[in-house]
Amino acid sequence: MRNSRRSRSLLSFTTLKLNVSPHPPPEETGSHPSQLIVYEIHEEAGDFLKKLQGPIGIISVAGMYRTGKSYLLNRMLLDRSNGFGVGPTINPCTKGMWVWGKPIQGFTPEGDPISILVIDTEGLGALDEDSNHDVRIFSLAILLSSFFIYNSVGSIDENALSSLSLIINLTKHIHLKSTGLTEDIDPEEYSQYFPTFMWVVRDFALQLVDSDGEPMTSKEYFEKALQSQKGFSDGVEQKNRIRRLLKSFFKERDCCTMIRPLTKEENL
Ligand SMILES: Nc1nc2c(ncn2[C@@H]2O[C@H](COP(=O)(O)OP(=O)(O)OP(=O)(O)O)[C@@H](O)[C@H]2O)c(=O)[nH]1
Ligand SMILES: [Mg+2]
Repeated sequence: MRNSRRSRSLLSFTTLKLNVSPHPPPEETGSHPSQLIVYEIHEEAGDFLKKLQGPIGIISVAGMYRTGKSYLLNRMLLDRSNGFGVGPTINPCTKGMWVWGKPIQGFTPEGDPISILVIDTEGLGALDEDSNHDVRIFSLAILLSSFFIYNSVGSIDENALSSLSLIINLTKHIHLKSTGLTEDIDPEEYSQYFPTFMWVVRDFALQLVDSDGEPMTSKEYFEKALQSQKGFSDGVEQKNRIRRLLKSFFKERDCCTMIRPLTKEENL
């Protein structure tokens, strides 16, 4: 585990692991013991969290593996080059969820100071994990966050949206206490518990203009991509379902496009 070794040497600036390795379920629990996965906070991270005072906000990032998520947090939020573990190979780097060991200072919309925790998550779609694991990481990150960054590379096309298909299974992993069962819940009900959603598109090299050549904002670009597709086939219905759920779950949403930070491969 690259990250746990790094954390030893980084002391108070360490990344602390919110240990999300599934525990074997206790024998006596529930009627579906095989489905019970317990996630546990690493002791070191627990101690850090207990010491926090005052209101906190949480920013987390999630998205497909090997797409520069950890790099983004280091450069944009922590303002340093060696924070969360960044890996140059094809192999997944971040495992589980990690919280930066020092809150950054932020402000509420009312201008009150607030401590902001920065959480990095394991990339989705890695070959060594199954989709259930992915959707759990994704769900946990959403539930923990007040501001959720979804990171992807290239553009917001059908592929990028379909990589969000795990959002369809999100509600299966989130039970609203007031109502118990999830099946009959209107997705709108979830939105009150869900964070602001920011789609960050990396290596974006296109011009943001509409079909008349007029400039558009990245938010307008995102909203355009969320418009329903015409047609009645199962494929179209699946595509539109992702769009509908995104719009219902995340009332506050925005998009930010970023160019490739460096042109020389070896400097990345
Ligand atoms: N092309 C490109 N590469 C980037 C960008 N940002 C970071 N990288 C490089 O992409 C590689 C992976 O970066 P990471 O930050 O480890 O990616 P990650 O998404 O956290 O990866 P996992 O933790 O394995 O999911 C590193 O070599 C980075 O230097 C970017 O904006 N564009
Ligand atoms: Mg990472």
